Amino acid sequence: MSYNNIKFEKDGVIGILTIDRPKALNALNTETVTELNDCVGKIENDPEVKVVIITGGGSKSFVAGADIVEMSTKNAVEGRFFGKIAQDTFTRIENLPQPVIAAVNGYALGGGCELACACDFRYASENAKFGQPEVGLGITPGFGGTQRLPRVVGRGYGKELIYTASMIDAEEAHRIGLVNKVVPQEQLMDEAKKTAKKIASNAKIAVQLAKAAINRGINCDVITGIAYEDEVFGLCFATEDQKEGMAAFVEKRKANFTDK
Ligand code: DAK
Repeated sequence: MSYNNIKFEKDGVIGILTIDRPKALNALNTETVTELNDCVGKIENDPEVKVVIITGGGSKSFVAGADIVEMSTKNAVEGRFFGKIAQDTFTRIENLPQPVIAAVNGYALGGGCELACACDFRYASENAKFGQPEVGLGITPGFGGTQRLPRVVGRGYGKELIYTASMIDAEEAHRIGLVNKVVPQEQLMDEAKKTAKKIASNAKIAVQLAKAAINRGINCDVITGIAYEDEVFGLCFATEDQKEGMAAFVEKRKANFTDK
């Protein structure tokens, strides 16, 4: 499938996925979401990609939400298709085996904030703005915002953001834990790549199992989560990287992981 609204490139083991529709501030229309879904499916099955960064094209916006112009003329069947494919895509991103960093380079509104929340964590440029404007449009957040945002920032801030439909800046987003780091715009991708490279230097299977355990545990009771942690911890001992990681420590040298 060729893409008109997104770009995917590799920088070594880092996959960089750009939502690239700057004329509409990277708003998500059906075509963009369909392309995103296709691309995420390919990343899922690409063993070369160890970490993914998602960002927006241009310097003004990460994603300014679902495409309101397109949505305004949808009938019920089209609306349902759009909602379903976007929901499936965001859940697919959340459950990618690889860690995913959102590099938020401007507006992250509605579906944009929801996309950022489907990533493992978020870095923001100083001009970033976050918000869930949906109730001001007569709808509720529909791409996971009522579920993921409160899990990221806690119920109080999540509810305040959704009920008021207000926009917050990058500093406020940092204060409430929505983003891990705020940097000048020109440094955003470098910072995200630096962290991605650090993650990629660790044992790939262990990183992916840790992600799976965290994601699973967040959505179930702690006893079930701990039981899952036991399973993945045990599984690590069947990997060559566990042998290498521990041997390297004992021999006081740097580990040479082979992703096996
Ligand atoms: N959709 C379509 N076009 C958009 C857009 C959007 N969300 N946001 C911006 N654009 C377009 C503008 O129409 C404009 O196009 P032209 O007029 O140049 O053709 C261009 O991008 C530049 O935007 P502005 O001229 O407005 O730029 P400003 O700097 O003045 O303002 C802004 C930037 C981000 C504050 C403003 O554009 C804005 O308020 N945009 C809308 C933000 C918003 O409300 N986003 C949330 C959308 S609601 C569903 C589940 C979930 C959803 C939907 C369905 N189902 C389960 C079915 C999700 C809904 C949402 O995300």
